[in-house]
Formats: sequence, structure tokens, C-alpha cells
Amino acid sequence: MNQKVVDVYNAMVVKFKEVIREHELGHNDYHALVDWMDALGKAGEIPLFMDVFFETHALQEMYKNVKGTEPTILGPYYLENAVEIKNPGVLPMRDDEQGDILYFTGTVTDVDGNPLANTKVDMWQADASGEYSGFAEELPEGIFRAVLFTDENGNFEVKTVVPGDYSIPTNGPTGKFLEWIDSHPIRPAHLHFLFKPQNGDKLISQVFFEGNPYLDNDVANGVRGTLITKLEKHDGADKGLDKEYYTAHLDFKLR
Ligand code: MBD
Ligand code: FE
Repeated sequence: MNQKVVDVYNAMVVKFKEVIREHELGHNDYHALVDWMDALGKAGEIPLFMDVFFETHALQEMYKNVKGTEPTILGPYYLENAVEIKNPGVLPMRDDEQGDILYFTGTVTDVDGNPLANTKVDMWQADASGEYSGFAEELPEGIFRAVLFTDENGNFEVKTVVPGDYSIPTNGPTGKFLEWIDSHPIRPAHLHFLFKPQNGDKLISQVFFEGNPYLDNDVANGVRGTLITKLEKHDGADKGLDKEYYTAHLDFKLR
């Protein structure tokens, strides 16, 4: 364990002793807390709880006053070793996948606008009902997760579906806690990205969609103004589709 983490953990313990005194915590209250923390661990929700309440603050500390696209939460649902797809490509999905078709395009440059060719783009998202593969049993393994590489102009394109808003499981210890503090459990619909350029820093970020009602009250506080894009609706005739589809674009500036 690194020393800084030990110091922070110790500072939390010191603060927590103060909180116990201030709130005159009794023995029953204390055991209610221990039981809830035990349940959090047994449900495998410690990463979820930490990422919802704290990850955004750690990132904001790390990236104060730096140029480029704002990082945001990695979250608890990233999985390594996603399949590699072509660029332009299609995210793995079911044959009868529900939801609105989305063509997402991105341009990856450095902070001065020079294209970053051959940048590794690792992306993952929830399906239209807000579930992540690998964490929701109904979803086939590996869907809505892929790796691709930007072209010589730093561009990439993926066909996917518009993700649904995500709800933290309401019946687990994290969901119960949110209910107790009168918070809703929703994160606005988002796409996750992890960019690894040939040279320079990686960027962990997300993309959100204008007009989503949860942008101002994301339970995990992960929304950043520069990460909001617009879903443009098209009637489908130009692509020979029998239903409408959406496009969205964002420029990513890596430092
Ligand atoms: C998510 O989908 C997410 O992105 C974060 C940060 C926390 C919980 C669920
Ligand atoms: Fe997410």
C-alpha cells in the first residue's frame, strides 16, 4: 500500500472517531453500521460505493488546472481484454438488440489540435435498458465492449445503440444507502472511454447527451460540461434503414 493512501485512510479513521463523538453514536447504532458495511463487502459493492461517492473528487484533485478534455470516472464496470474491432466498427451486440441505433464518431488530438493517429480507444457502455455486460446476468458476455484504433487523422467511428440511463441496484447496500439519504440511484446515459495514445497520457472519460434530465444530478457526480454532446436524429432513408438512427460526435484532446 502506498504511504499517501495509508495517510488518507488514517485521516478518515481519525475523522470517524470525531463523528462518533459528535453524533453520540450508541452501541446499537454502531452495530447497524458494522452490519451495513459487512453487507456492502459481501455484495461486492465496495468498488461501486467508492466510485459513486468518491472517484470524481479524486479525479478533480488530480486534474486541477490542466488543459485538454476533462477526465471523469472509470467506474466499477470496466473490463480488460475487450475484443478488437475495425475502425469504423460495430460494438458487439445481440442480433435483435433493442434501442436506437447510434453512430458515434470521435476525433482524438493533442491539446494543440494535432491528430493522434493509432490511439487505442477502449470503450464500454450499458445497453438500452441500462445494464452492463459482465455484471448483469441477462447480457451475453462482452457485449457493448470493444477496443479500436484511431485512423491517420485521429478519427474513429462506432455503430452502437443509445445507452439507457443507469440505475445503481436499488436492493443492495449502496441502493439502500441512497434511499436513506433521499437520493435517486440514477446516472445519466453515458459512453465510457479509455484512450491510450502512442505517446502521452491516457485519458479516462465519458460522453453524455444534451437534454438528459439527470445531467445536473448524476448520483456519481461524473458529468463535466465539455463531455456533453448532442444526439442528432436522422430518418434512416440515407442509410437504407427502415427506422431512424442517431449520430453524435465529440472531439477529445489528450495531454
Ligand atoms: C456506472 O455506470 C458508472 O459509470 C459509475 C461511475 C458508477 C456506477 C455505475
Ligand atoms: Fe457507467
